[in-house]
Amino acid sequence: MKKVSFTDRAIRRVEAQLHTYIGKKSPVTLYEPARYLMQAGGKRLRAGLVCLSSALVSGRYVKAIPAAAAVELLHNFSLVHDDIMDKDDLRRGRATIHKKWNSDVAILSGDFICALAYRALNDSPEKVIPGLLKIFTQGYITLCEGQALDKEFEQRPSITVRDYLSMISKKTASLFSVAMALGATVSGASSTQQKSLTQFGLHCGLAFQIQDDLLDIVSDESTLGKDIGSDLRAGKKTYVFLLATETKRGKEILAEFPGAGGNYSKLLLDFKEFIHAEGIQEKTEKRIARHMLSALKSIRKFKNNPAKEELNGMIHRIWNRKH
Ligand code: GRG
Repeated sequence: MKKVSFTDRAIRRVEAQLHTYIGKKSPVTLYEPARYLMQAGGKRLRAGLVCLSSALVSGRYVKAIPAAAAVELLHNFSLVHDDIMDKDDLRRGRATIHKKWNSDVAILSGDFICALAYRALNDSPEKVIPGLLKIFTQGYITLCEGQALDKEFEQRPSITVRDYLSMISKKTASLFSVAMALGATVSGASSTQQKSLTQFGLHCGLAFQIQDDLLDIVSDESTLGKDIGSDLRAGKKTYVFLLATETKRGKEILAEFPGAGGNYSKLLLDFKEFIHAEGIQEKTEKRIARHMLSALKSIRKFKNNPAKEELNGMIHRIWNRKH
């Protein structure tokens, strides 16, 4: 019989907690879209990180379950609004909420999921709520800043790798850091421990986003469960995009994307071949590896326990992910 991991057990409890928030039936146009997305099979990475961070510090994660649910809700809310903003049709292999229902339903259910996130946070042990609120709210602000920069960059011609890294550290890595910091806070971590765990989240999140950008090009729609090549069509300044624009051929292919229409699949194939041949894919993979290793390094000093083993395992799982 397969051994149930520490993380799997924690996630089961998070799922039960989430159900208490979204299980209600009416109003149908509020609860149904929320359930539709939340039960569509997200990886629950951020919730897992909250629990593992808590368990790394104290050996326990039960008190961190509401905070884990809160982070997962905030993440899901951001996906609903991001899909509206990017006009994406697919999420987790299903039609996005605005596609299946409409934008009004998607905006409101997104707001609702965000409100539930605060409700979940508030279900944490009373003593730690002020500390959690501070981290969570700052993380939410940072997330919005990252998203705003991402949209601004679509229109700006000259973005540097440094700009890009700063943007993704806000848009994506901040929530990974928040997850780690919340788990640490619930378990009463020292400030040194907090710092190491936040660093873990930052590097894991940076690697995750750079990898997400790469998967948008090299994966396929059925594996990824979302629109493929959508970053290139939207003119998003991803890591791969920025490296490609350093070459003449790369610039030429990328310039064709916005108006490609029906030829867009062929163009994506050309671009895929190009980044492989030019070593851009390899360079991107090296950057991902660098951040993954930095994440691992930041928790080296914690004493060995099952949570540490599973955090190491999680880094490798994310590293090898296909979606
Ligand atoms: C709109 C007011 C307002 C605030 C939200 C929309 C937004 C600000 C931020 C969006 C940030 C965003 C969507 C970042 C992308 C992060 C990312 C790569 C998500 C995919 O995460 P996975 O693969 O998803 O963990 P699953 O489906 O597994 O949960």
